[in-house]
Amino acid sequence: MKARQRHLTYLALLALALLFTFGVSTAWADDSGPVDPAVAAAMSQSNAPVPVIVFTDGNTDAVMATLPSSVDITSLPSLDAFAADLTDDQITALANSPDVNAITMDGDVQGMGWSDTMDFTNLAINLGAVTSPSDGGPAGAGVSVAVLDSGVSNLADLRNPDGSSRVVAFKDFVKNRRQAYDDAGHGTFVAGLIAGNGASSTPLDQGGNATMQYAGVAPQARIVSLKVLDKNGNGKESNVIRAIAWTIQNRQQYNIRVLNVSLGGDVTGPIETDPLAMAVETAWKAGIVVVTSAGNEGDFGPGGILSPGNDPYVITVGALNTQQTASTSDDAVCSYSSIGPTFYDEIAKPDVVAPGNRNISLRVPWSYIDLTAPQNRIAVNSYIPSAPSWAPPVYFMLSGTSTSTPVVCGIAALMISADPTLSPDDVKARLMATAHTVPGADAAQQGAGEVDVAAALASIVSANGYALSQKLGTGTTVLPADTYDRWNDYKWTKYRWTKYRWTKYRWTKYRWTKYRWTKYRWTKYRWTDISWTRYRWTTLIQGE
Ligand SMILES: [Ca+2]
Repeated sequence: MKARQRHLTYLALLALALLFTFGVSTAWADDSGPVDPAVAAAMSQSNAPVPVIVFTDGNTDAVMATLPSSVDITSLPSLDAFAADLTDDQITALANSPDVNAITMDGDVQGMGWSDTMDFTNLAINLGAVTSPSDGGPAGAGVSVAVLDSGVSNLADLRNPDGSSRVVAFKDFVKNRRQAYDDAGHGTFVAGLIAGNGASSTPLDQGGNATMQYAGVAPQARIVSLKVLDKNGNGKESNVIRAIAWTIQNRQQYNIRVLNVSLGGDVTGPIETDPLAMAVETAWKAGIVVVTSAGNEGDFGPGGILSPGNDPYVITVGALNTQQTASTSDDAVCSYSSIGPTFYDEIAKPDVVAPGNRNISLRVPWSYIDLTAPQNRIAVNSYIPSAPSWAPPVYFMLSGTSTSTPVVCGIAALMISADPTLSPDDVKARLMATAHTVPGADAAQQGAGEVDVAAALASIVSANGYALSQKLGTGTTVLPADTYDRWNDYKWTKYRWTKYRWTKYRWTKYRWTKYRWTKYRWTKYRWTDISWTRYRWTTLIQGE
């Protein structure tokens, strides 16, 4: 009964969120009538016409007909509303109409276009210079991105305008459930950065009333969700490897061209001994762009790249701080972003950096991270000024390289939707060739630099064979020999697992990639479901 009640509560809130998304404004008006206080203030300050949005009960045409024909009216049919500059008398008359639900200010968002309402993450990667999807620009249509994570919640921003879900497949390696879910809330956040369409924060020029739109990079891409992490962000490596095998096997059915791996573990030996590296290489050779997190071990210094980010084939992404400004001139590599080269193989990593500090994406109500970090919920009235303070938050904020990785996955989806013939190596070569150097950071921190989606889409670079990240040495050529001992001490003092407490974690700097060391220790593997030596990767790739 309890579970059922909670479920119903959730549905009720979800329904509320959906109604809100589509701009139903009946409940917004308070006891002072339909005129928003900001409108009343503007009316009292001068006699000039006030730019307002008038929300109706559905009889929009009838309400508009009461205004003089000289008034320039912009109809907003999706909202049962219209926008106009109205005199005090006209506003007062409308406020007394039984058909008018609310009159709100229209000043701040009028005329805002595609890039004007873009959040700092999308501005930093130069998405504003790309033709908008509504004008025929690339949006990742037809491309599926597989997300190895904690699952996905089927939220409004992951649906098509007709209501159908863009989560085209869900496979649960943790609990074997059939219905898509995300009890942690992390996988949905990742999916939103890749393919969220910002439906819950639609700006005025698209028929909504938000001042800022929180959309993913590839808003028409599809998501294939592979749940390998549990509610607390832990997962068995055997399940991660099974999920990668599933991705390879099903890549043609769903057109999976990109794989997001926002998790990582300890590097305990050379690449050849790392089963996760073997798995991601196999996916890469099968034609899937694998994008993975560098890790959040920047404070350790060189050598802090995690597995499978240590693999030379894949694209390893570090985190960039946009400083929450539109300009990229102040962008800096995050202090916590793992620094290369890799242990044992001394591969030059990360390959690129992308925004990974205070990124905003989808919130899963009552998920683990939502309940643990309620302060990271984004208030709806921070981007829809006319929304009430109690509107259920749709978006959430997280930081770390697990949030910069999906940004690059979104770019890869755009590149492939624009040119389906691109190989994973072409995508990697173009991303790296067009990245901008971040001032104040060396190559071991930023790789080729900050990604630029417009430049990557325009690039004609093609890879000659595998675009392997450069091998710099043989284990101690670059890294001092004592780095390895230092790492063992570092990870022990930092991750004393039995004493680990979530409550002490600083959620504003949430670092998802940290929590998996014990599961990735090669020496500690217990293969309950799969035997590495018996697994035949070559059978998963046609022609190899
Ligand atoms: Ca900036």
